[in-house]
Amino acid sequence: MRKPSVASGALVGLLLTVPLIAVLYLANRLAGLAFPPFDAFDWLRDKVPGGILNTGIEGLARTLTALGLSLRSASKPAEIIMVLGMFLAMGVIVGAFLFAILRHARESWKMWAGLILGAAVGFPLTAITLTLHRASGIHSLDNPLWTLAIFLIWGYAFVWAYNTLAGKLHGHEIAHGERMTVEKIGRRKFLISLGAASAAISVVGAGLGSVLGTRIREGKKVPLSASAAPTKSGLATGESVQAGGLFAPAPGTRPEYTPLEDHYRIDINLTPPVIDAQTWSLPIAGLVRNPVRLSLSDLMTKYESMDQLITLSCISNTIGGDLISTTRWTGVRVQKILDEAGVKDEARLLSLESADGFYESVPLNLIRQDERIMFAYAWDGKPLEAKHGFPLRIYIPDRYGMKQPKWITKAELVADSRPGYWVERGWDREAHARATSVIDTVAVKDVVTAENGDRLVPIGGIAWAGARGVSEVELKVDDGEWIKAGLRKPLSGLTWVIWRYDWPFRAGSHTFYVRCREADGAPQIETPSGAFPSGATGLHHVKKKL
Ligand SMILES: Nc1nc2c(c(=O)[nH]1)N[C@H]1C(S)=C(S)[C@@H](COP(=O)(O)O)O[C@H]1N2
Ligand SMILES: [Mo]
Repeated sequence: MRKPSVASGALVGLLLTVPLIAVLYLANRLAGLAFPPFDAFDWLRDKVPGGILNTGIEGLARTLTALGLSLRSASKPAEIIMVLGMFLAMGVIVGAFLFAILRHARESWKMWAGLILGAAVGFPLTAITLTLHRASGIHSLDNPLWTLAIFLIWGYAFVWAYNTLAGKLHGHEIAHGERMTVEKIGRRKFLISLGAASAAISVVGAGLGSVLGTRIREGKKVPLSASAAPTKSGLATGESVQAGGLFAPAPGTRPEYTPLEDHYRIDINLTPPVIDAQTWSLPIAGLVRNPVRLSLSDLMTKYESMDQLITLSCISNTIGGDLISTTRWTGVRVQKILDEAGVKDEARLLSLESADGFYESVPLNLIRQDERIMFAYAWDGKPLEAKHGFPLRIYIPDRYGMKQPKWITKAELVADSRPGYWVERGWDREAHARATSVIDTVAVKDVVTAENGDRLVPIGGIAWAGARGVSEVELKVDDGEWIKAGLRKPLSGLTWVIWRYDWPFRAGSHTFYVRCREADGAPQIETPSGAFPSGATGLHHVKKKL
């Protein structure tokens, strides 16, 4: 009798693990149960030394850039594909390994071998889901029971597949010479049926899961204060650059106000934590005279709301990169809330914890000095989307995103605190936003004719210097002089500014460079450096053949 091979074990591993992923995903979407592949990744990520994590992230970013993909849209999917790929590889290895054992195992032991291997994978994953979900306040036993059960079933399914395959080898009463071919056909048929069942379960699970997933929380309008008039530049096109800062951006310049669906997103988790607005509340704890707990409706109704147009950038943004966006944030002044809680004298920091295990702290001195620091519950006039931090995130002007937690679950006043999540992993303590300027477009197809008959190519883009403001943008073509560009009035003191320069057309290949100055005249740093650890520096340039 020929026993099923180790290779067929690997194949069965694949065929059993794909539907396992689909079923786990469906349960995650339907019942909010843990999705262990992601949990394992999230858990591991926090255990891995910062250097390795940074190298991994950088490697991924480089690969995507080399493939010509945008980091904004491709990095999360790429991470997810990588993690699922690793999980599948685990399934394939388990299958091969288990079949190798089963080939030598006694009949009565086979079932146990499958269950033990299922448990060997399921137990650690169960433990991980337990620790992770306890952190975000879910105390039920559903997750561990579900995780363990599904992995035991998965482990047992290998044994069933093995036995069925083995059965196909000797179950037929056929003439001796034909046996092998019939066996092969039988095995192939079984594997094809298993593949079909696997595909069917996977498609149904993934399809249903994603359909149900989109039903989550459609944006309801948030009442906004009167100052929150809709943001529109309201500028007529065709106005000239000289018109006192009110000119049309060069065609091809990014939108001044980022459509919400295009806002970049960066977070440590593969999928955003899902927080129930009904049960969520924010404790203001620690060194306060009146500890309070604020519900989302407390935050939205008991305090005066404020709106700010804000450009947010990730410290990982490369020169000219797309991890920078602008939208309108609505929330409440953090200082107001702290006043009410009555901060004790010994307190120095506001320490924040997030549902995804992220943490940071903000010096109280900074909060006292800066009225713009806010707890934000809405973006673009709608409650924060899950991926952008629902229900609450903080805004701190002039810092990169890594200092500004989303999904805040706890605010505690403390005398001292560990450094923030990314600071602990080697990134800049303060993470002050660095001045940056970008060429979005050299609009060769939109040449304008000047009064003197010159043909001018509109060139434009953005410049941003955190909350410090941009006073000047200059453009250089090849090794010519630096020339001043026109600046639009920014949407607010916290947003990027759109610049434009209409350049007299010259045929040939050219390199265009841009640089800016902050409001106080300080120049943008021209020396190139990568994003780690303090944010990228250097000049953006674009080569163009005209
Ligand atoms: N809880 C939590 N907050 C977080 C992060 C995170 O991973 N978890 N990422 C930070 C980083 S690095 C950035 S750049 C911004 C991005 O915010 P956005 O994804 O809403 O654009 O969120 C910050 N706040
Ligand atoms: Mo970031």
